[in-house]
Amino acid sequence: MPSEHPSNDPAVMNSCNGDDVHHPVDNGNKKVFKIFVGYDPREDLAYEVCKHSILKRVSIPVEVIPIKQSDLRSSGLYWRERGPTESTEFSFSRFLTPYLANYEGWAMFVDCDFLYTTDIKELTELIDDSYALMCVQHDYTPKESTKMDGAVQTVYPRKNWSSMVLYNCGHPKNKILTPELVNTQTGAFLHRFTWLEDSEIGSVPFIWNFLVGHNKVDENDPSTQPKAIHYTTGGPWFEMWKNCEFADLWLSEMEAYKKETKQV
Ligand SMILES: [Mn+2]
Repeated sequence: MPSEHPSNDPAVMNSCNGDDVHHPVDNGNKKVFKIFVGYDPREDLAYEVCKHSILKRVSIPVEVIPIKQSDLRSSGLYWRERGPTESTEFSFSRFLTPYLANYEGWAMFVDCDFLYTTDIKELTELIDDSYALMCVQHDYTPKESTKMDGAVQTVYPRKNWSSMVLYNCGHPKNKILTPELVNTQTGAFLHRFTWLEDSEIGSVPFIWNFLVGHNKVDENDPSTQPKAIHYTTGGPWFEMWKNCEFADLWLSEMEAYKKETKQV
């Protein structure tokens, strides 16, 4: 086990096979960039393929750590009851990222339904210490505008912003994100980053959280090519999405992952 993997979480260690090749020996920077990935038992393969896509391309030392609700519950960091609006097990636990990084340095949170096509070093080069966090600031309103019986249409301000976040874990404003707060605050408060001023939220290009079915590639504009594909409505690991846009890229990454872990 390489020393870059200080985690003693057995779940992490078990899934670290072969990671050592991803830590170049000539890299003088010993600081490890922590990447917390939202984990859901129903999407284990998505997690593994996401992790594989990061590690295969990365040229800086990173540690990929799954955020598993069962582990958090047994260590007393997560106790809230699951609400009807939580589509994954990491809907709320994602906001423990600064806490889990000991409120030190920068760390990333990302959903498991992402596929990286690019060295994540490029993303870390966008980091600006003047912000408390940085993310893709998607601006879209729900397509469905049907109002039933005059009911007020639900809008989702900052929808999908929290699915990939670079956290400035040492920023004083993020100290508020304690287990107590994460276990008691509303989804709206957390997902809209209500604890921050707008000016404390930095922006990164949308290609780092490219929403399948929403964002579009312009073949004449290389800056629209996705660097991180987000299968936000469901990816090829689900039967009904096996032919979705960019399914081929995910499936070949899965083949590579299975070959390397000798599952084929
Ligand atoms: Mn997602």
